[in-house]
Amino acid sequence: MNKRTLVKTAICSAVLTALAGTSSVAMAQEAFKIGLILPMTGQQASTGRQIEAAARLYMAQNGDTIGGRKVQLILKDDTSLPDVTRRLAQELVVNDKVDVLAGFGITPSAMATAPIATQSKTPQVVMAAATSSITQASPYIVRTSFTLPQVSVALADWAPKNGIKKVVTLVSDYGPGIDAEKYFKERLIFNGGQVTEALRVPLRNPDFAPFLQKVRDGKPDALFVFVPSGAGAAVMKQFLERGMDKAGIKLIGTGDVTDDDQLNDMGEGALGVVTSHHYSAAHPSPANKKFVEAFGKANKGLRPNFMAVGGYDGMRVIYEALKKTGGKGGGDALLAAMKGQIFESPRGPVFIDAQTRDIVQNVYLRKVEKKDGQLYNVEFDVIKDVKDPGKN
Ligand code: VNL
Repeated sequence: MNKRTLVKTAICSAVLTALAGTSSVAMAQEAFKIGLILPMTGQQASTGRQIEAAARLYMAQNGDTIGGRKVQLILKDDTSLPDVTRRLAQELVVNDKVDVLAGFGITPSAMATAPIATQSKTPQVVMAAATSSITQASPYIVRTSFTLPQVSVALADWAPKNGIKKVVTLVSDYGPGIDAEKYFKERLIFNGGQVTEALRVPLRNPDFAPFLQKVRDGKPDALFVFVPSGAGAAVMKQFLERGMDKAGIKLIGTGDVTDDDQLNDMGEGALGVVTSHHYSAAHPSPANKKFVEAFGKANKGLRPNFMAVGGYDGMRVIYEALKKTGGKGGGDALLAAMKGQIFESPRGPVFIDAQTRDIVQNVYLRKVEKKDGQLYNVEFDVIKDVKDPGKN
């Protein structure tokens, strides 16, 4: 070896050592990435805003380093168009190499992502979408929101005991609406009631007026409504404008209609509306009081709704899973650590069923009342530990 080669070799190996050094340091510090896909603009923007705020609150309260791993949130706006969700999920998995996919404001977005979760073995934490069948679309899906069958049945048990026998149903014409219609109706009939008409409105830009006119003419005891979060105020306004309440028709529905994000602006006409759901900002537990207060403080007084709680608990499920793997992660290990988690949510005690990967939780009957000058869904009854009746 001449001197020149020797020098070259020395330089080369020094460079190689340095490179190896940096890459192993980089590996150890590689962030744990959560790809959060939400509708931040468009018709479902309030859902995106609520979940993002809740996810950031969870991180602010619990730190951003778990098991020595820095946690990084990568937020993407899918504008609630499922083709966009699919493309974003693909990019997050392939380019950003995310460890977990999360969010999913509406059912079609969750469904569009399911094959990507399965193929890449990436856990997909569904924080909002609520059609029963979603968790069956991929073994990598875990849900922290709720299902429409889960919350609809309780109301169909309550109604006939409270003078409501003849009901017209009005739902958004897609997965969760069809679930709500079916499970409410089956249970109501079982309880001796009847659904005299089942109306479906389009998800995009719905006009409730012609449907409500039809309901008024039919004079049922009550109108049962499911519309997605963010659309409830429009239903309430048109219901009151048409004097349906004065015509003796009661408005009932799942809690999506008296959504805490909008309820306080719905006006006194909303007083007395009975709904069934898994979360109310007025849930009287110390854990919820703390949550509502911290959420409001961090977001200019914004009241958290059920979407926020789905996002907050979803982050909890991800954090605890990462902890359990000692910061290592890995799709299958994370998934295993997500299954079976039991904890106290702001909504009450919850449990991620290891078999179905769906959330088991209390369902509450609530009535809109005024408390401290504000409108709230005040809980007056509870059905404990309800599993999704859509699966057996
Ligand atoms: C869904 C279900 C979306 C319930 C919602 O709000 C909701 C869904 C955006 O599965 O698409 O309140």
